[in-house]
Amino acid sequence: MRRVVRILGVPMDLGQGRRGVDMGPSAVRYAGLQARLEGLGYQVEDGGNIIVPVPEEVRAVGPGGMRHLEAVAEACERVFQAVRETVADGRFPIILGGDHSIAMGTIAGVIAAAGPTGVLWIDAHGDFNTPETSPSGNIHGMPLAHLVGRGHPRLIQIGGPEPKLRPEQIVLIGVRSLDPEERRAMAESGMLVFTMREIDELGIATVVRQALTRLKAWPRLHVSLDLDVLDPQVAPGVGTPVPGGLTYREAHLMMEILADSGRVGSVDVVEINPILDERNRTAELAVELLASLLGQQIL
Ligand code: HAR
Ligand code: MN
Ligand code: MN
Ligand code: MN
Repeated sequence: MRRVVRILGVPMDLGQGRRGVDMGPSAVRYAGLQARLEGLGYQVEDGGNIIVPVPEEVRAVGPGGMRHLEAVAEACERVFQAVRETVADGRFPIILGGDHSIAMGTIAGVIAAAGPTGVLWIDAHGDFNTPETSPSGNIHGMPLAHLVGRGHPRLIQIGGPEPKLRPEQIVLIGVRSLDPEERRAMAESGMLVFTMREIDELGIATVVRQALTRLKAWPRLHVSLDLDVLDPQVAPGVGTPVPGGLTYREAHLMMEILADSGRVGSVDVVEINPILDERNRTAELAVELLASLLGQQIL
């Protein structure tokens, strides 16, 4: 499906402990996202950045030790509105983070405008902590839990009171770092999880095809791409790198197969930290992966 793309930046680093991922939207724009997509034949609009406060101006710790709870919730509500409007306008949203807490807004916005949507959560981490199980209080380790209705009501209720997702409509790919209680909750959740072990054993093509089959009841899919799913050797500029991740080609092949499905209607690109990057190569990789997701082919 040929579509108009709208880029939205969310310079959010309130959901984690380290500065830098707020610069992700600038880094990806600087890496040439718009020109790259125009080269593929898309019309591309840039909707600018959502307003997010800097950590220095907001209260650090909220209830239960959650870092910047109210500010994260308010920013996610603005993300929700902008994404809902983008989808309602018939645009394909590309949301540039920022830390992964923004997905509570993006996914709520997509669903509010487009209805039920399957989610591919592509990440080294599970992001399935609740305030009770989180070892850090960092909300970027909690968005998926809140999207299924587990955790703090302030975050569960972003974009409306009811849970946004059921476990059966979520597939995780690339997981290799879980906290002990997060792991237990994930195993019991009913979500389909492809860890790095399954990718090693089955190959990424089989994994992605099984994911698409699992989500066959949802003709529309949202991809939430955390760049830390890649191996730190290819994507060094991320907030929380974990060894043993996807290779350059595995990540591309995943995007190419998803593009072939014709079902992807929106995407988040999160956790790029330009301060930790090497000459913007992680942002450049993000642009290349987005091009593959939007249909670029080798031949
Ligand atoms: N599991 C850890 C925590 O909850 C760290 C996870 C968050 N890191 C991310 N998210 N980049 O994918 O604090
Ligand atoms: Mn509009
Ligand atoms: Mn994540
Ligand atoms: Mn991650």
